Amino acid sequence: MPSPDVFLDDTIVAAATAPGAGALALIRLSGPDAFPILSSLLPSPPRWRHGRARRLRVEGLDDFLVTPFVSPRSYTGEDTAEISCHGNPLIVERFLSRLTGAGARAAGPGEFTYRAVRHGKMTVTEAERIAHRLRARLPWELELAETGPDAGLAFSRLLDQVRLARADLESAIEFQEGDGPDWEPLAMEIRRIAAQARLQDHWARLPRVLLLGAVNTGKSTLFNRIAGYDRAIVSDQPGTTRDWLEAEIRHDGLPFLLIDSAGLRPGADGPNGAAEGPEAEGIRHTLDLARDADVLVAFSPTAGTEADPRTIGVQGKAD
Ligand SMILES: Nc1nc2c(ncn2[C@@H]2O[C@H](COP(=O)(O)OP(=O)(O)OP(=O)(O)O)[C@@H](O)[C@H]2O)c(=O)[nH]1
Ligand SMILES: [Mg+2]
Repeated sequence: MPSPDVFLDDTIVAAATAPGAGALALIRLSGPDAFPILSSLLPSPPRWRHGRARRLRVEGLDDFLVTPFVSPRSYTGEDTAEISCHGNPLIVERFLSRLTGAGARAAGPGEFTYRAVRHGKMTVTEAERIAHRLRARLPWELELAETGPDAGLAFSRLLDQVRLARADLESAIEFQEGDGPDWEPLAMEIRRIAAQARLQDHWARLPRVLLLGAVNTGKSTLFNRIAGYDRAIVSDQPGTTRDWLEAEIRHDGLPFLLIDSAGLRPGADGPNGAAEGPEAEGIRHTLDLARDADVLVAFSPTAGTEADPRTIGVQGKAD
């Protein structure tokens, strides 16, 4: 079997900070050629010493601060440099292309952590927890990152079962004896892990709060008021909103997704006055969104929502 380690032989580079302007940006370079690549940008190659930061001046670009981490005392276990500069995406992009021009490869998503696992710097469970910590948007998600299910343990159990099944299969083929492996426990374990992953994905998404109701009841007006700016078109023409709109709102430190939807019209699903074209499409989206939402802010009267436990009824145009 070809070794997957082909991806561990080269030197990878990527910005560690989010794209966009900021006071500072951080770039990470990791692999056997990390220091030779940096040296090639300097007039005379320095001696890279663990933790001894150095200034790297690149004409016409910026002053960079390079902190070397010598293998194995780094995040990935390889020779690594953490390079900070001013947080201008243009500087970051141009410096990244200097590094790739000098022999580094643009890292894929999660590749630094993949290397850390492969070099024994962390377990799969720890890597998984880092991913949770990076994605967490709610306080309890941060807690889950500390105490959540042990993915490493689940995978090593699965691997044990695969090995057993393989041994059974081999002996069934080779000695023509036994019925071969019992696949059911293995299939059950895979289903259990998949279900757990789906559940985690579900909880990791932002709660969805849908403004739902008849046309011209003031949904978009409320949406704009909560969003804090005129995101949605408001007019006295029924059916103004056709596409749904969303805004990420933070209230008391808790984020949620507020969604404005195309208004419903009495009779839109009946033979007389049935919705057609874009209106019908908009209503179809609204009904899909309603199925998926965590909270329905229903502008009364909105048939079918009264008994739904997700509903908060509101009266539009109450003045
Ligand atoms: N008097 C009064 N008028 C309102 C209120 N809220 C909205 N309106 C007006 O009602 C009309 C419709 O408001 P929208 O916010 O566009 O209503 P909508 O529910 O999004 O309508 P559709 O997109 O057609 O479904 C506009 O002329 C608003 O200015 C309110 O609380 N009081
Ligand atoms: Mg609207």
